[in-house]
Amino acid sequence: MINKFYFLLIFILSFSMFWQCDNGTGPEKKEKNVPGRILWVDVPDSIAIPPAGYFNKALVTAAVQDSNGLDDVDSVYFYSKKPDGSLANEGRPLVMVDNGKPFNINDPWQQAGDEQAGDGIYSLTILIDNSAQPGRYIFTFYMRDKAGNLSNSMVDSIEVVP
Ligand SMILES: [Ca+2]
Ligand SMILES: [Ca+2]
Repeated sequence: MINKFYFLLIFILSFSMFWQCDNGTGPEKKEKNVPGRILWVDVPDSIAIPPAGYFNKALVTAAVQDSNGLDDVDSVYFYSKKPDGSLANEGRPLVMVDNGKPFNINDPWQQAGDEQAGDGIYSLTILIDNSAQPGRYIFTFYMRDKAGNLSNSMVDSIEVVP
């Protein structure tokens, strides 16, 4: 009984030493960087397909937080899955901005309708033209920080109505 107990104790001690080694002796000792979080997202419930030659637009926003400060936010983006299951924007993320610039159709990725710069609320105005596929689009949001940590994801959707 006692032998078994010692064996277990040694096992636990050596395991915890190994664990500490593995985590505590990295090449650099930086301030601990933790992943950020998406706090909420706001996507309109629906958007109508406009007549040919017109655009309809909808503002999409996401609020993020990072314990290392908003300066640590590298990018906030979402993927858009179309009703047929394929990804919009050729599978690339739709990158949001927190630059406070009003919407400008000639520069929609940078002048994207963000209300206030630097408040941790990221924005993108999505545009729908007459060629849009009707149905439900699923948006999955992420935030990446400057240490490369990926946040939780958050999902919302919009109905594109004919
Ligand atoms: Ca961080
Ligand atoms: Ca903002």
